[in-house]
Amino acid sequence: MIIDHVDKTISIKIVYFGPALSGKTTSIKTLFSHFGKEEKILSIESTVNRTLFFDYGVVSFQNQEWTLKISIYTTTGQNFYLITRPITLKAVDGIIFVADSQNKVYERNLISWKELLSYFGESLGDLPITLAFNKQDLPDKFNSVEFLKKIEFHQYKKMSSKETVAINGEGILECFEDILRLILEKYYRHKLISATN
Ligand SMILES: Nc1nc2c(ncn2[C@@H]2O[C@H](COP(=O)(O)OP(=O)(O)OP(=O)(O)O)[C@@H](O)[C@H]2O)c(=O)[nH]1
Ligand SMILES: [Mg+2]
Repeated sequence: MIIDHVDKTISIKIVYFGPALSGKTTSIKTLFSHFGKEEKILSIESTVNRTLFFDYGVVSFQNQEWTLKISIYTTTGQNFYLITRPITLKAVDGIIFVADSQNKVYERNLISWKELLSYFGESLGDLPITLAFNKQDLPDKFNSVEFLKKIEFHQYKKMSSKETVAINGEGILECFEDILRLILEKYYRHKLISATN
């Protein structure tokens, strides 16, 4: 997070992370189309629409005094490009973990979660994270509560979860609002602490 008191701008970074083909790119596209900015996403893709490096876009919100500038990225789910994932995650303020809720790929979600854990270690417990259990429109889904128990969600202080259908936008905006709330809560708390010191 960068707070520029001269320009009155707060810049934050959000990353969509998750296993291959879980719906990260679809989620960011749906989000940007909600803001009427779909053409503003930069996607670095292969010829078969798989993310090579990342998707990237910026949305800004403004009140009378401050501008909130949000940079949003997706990581690639392809292991061939694994090296790009920790780079994309640098200086992240909040993660939307897009899980693929199909039973047959349950393990893939766990592996992806463990990878995320390997990048952050214990500090992941303090990072704002929203879990998006995507592809809720499909049959044969696993139980999201079971997954949350499996990753020991109670260890994460700033975590929320939602069920999503990225292809029709269900839950996508709610996830985005969740992660913003979790990120800005943190900022507000820090402000309070610094003000009393
Ligand atoms: N049925 C269904 N399909 C979805 C949903 N979200 C995404 N998909 C489909 O899943 C496939 C992969 O979606 P992407 O958004 O490209 O997934 P990704 O996570 O960005 O994939 P990589 O970047 O290659 O890791 C596409 O065919 C999407 O149309 C959903 O909610 N329901
Ligand atoms: Mg993608």
